[in-house]
Formats: sequence, C-alpha cells, structure tokens
Amino acid sequence: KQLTGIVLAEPEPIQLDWSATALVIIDMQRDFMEPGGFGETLGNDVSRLATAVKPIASVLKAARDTGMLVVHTREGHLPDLSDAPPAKVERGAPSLRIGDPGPMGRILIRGEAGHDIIPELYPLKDEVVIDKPGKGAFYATELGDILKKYGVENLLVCGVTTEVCVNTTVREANDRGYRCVVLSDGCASYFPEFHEMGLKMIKAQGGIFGWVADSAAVLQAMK
Ligand code: TIU
Repeated sequence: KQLTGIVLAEPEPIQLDWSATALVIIDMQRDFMEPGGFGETLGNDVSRLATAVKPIASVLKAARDTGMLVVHTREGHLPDLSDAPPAKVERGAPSLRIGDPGPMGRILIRGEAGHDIIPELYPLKDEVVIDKPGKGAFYATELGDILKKYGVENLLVCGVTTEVCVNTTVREANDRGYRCVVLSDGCASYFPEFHEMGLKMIKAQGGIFGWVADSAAVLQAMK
C-alpha cells in the first residue's frame, strides 16, 4: 500500500497522506434511508438515497484495509429531547415529529432502531461513531478533538444528504482547516438537483469548500 496517493479530483488533483486522512461517513442511518423514518416523515422519497451505499461500502473496505481512521456520524437526539431545539422539533408539517413513535422506534432518537446505521455500512467495534444533534458533525460533538488526536488533516467525506448534513459538515471542516474530498457517488439527496448543485458548490471557485471525486478515483489513489 502507498503512504500517499493522488486523487484525480475536481477542481484539481489532490495528493493525500493516508495516515493523516480520515473517512467520514455522514448519517447513513435507517431514519434517512428506510421507509418509516425521519426522512420519509418529512415527505421524501427515501429510495433516492440508495445509490450512495455501494460506493461508500467500496471505499470503506479500502479504508479499513489501509488502516485509515474511519468515522461514522449519526444525527439524533437524547430521549428527553434536551439537545433538540424547539425550533428544530417544531419545524414544518411532518407526518411524525422528532421523538414521536414510528415503525422503527421514536423518530431520530438515540438508541432507537431507526437511529442506527444501516447494516451494509455498520461500524466495526474500533471505529469512531459521533452522535450529533445538528446537521454539521463538528457542532456540539467531540469530532474536532478526535481528529486532532489522530493527526488528521484531510477528510474523505460521504453520506447523506448531499446538501444538508454533508455540505454543512464540509463547510464546518473547511473553516477548521481540513482538506475535504467529497465522494460524488457516495453522497445522495432526496432532490437530484440539490445533489448536483451541492457538489458544484463545493468544487466551484477553485474548490471554495474542497474537492469532489468519485469512488473510482479515490479507490485508484488508494491502490
Ligand atoms: N432532510 C435532509 O435532507 N437531511 C437531514 O435532515 N439530515 C441529514 O442530511 N443527515
């Protein structure tokens, strides 16, 4: 295995030192991916997110083989909702609100079946799992401290949804000095046009928030 690799990304190729790179998989939870969860209660067609699973699984396998730090995130709240702002809970007209009982347990609540990560991408025991109350993975979490502890400078970011939790996390990470390479086929949105524009917003203006590459390009660089 190479210690570094050049990812043929947009807007330009980027060389990554794998020992200073983490794979960050955003919110691949049943609540967003499966019928009956938070995503569907908001009125979305959750089947649109399925395309991200295989590309993420292939990069996850390569990251595990390389010994790269792997971080999984989960959006959700404490059972007493003490970390859920009323402004978030009261938002919109969902069929079920955060904390309401659904077919996979209480919607978006830690410890419930719907809050957990889908079986195909389930974390190994030694991988980092970050529980976050917001859309960004840095807000009110230990993620920044963990990345610092492991000497991480670069993030390979994937997960759902492209324009919500992936974009928010990339923007938080960019301001904190991380180089973010977003996996184009390892992200997905309930809105195809938001997926496309969400990726364009990252790589435009010389890579204003980061880089974008598909899983094949990342796998090639990790060989
Ligand atoms: N609704 C939507 O597109 N996304 C979220 O609420 N959370 C995440 O993106 N994980």
